[in-house]
Amino acid sequence: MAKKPLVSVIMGSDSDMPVMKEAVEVLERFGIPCEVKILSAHRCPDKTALFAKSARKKGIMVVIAAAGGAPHLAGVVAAHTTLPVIGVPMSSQLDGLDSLLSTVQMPSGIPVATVAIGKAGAVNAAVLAAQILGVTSSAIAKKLEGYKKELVRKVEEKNRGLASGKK
Ligand code: RP5
Repeated sequence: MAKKPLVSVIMGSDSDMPVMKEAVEVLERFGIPCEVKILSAHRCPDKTALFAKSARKKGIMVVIAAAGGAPHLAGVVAAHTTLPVIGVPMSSQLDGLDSLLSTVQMPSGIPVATVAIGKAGAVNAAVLAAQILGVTSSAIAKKLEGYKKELVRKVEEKNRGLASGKK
């Protein structure tokens, strides 16, 4: 039987999926079960509010919300839940600057932990979700340690490549 999801990865449109699959892949790598949904603060506001209000009861511990343009998805979800919400600004007609500002500039009392625009943000949202879960899960914390070691190894590999004149 599939494990119950601990993280919800939600996004404003299927056009966000090519970027947000990066987040799903990182969560899978950490063995964190997740669900993926398209929800929109603008196009289906009632469904989005219902999702946010019921997420905790369903066992969700972190919500990753991605949207672009004039995104209110992460903020609206944060308004309806006490779960941590991580916002990922998607690139847009304005290179994602509009998405970034709309996601990050929340009023006091309703935080959205906003990460970088696009792919780096998608990856970091998943790593941050793992770090939040890793506070109480030693298994996830251990995987995070391995991940950090891998980042170090990759830099070393790049340096070896430079030294051998490959690049
Ligand atoms: C936002 O508008 C979505 O999150 C997406 O980033 C953007 C464009 O959506 P589509 O017009 O491709 O559905 O709501």
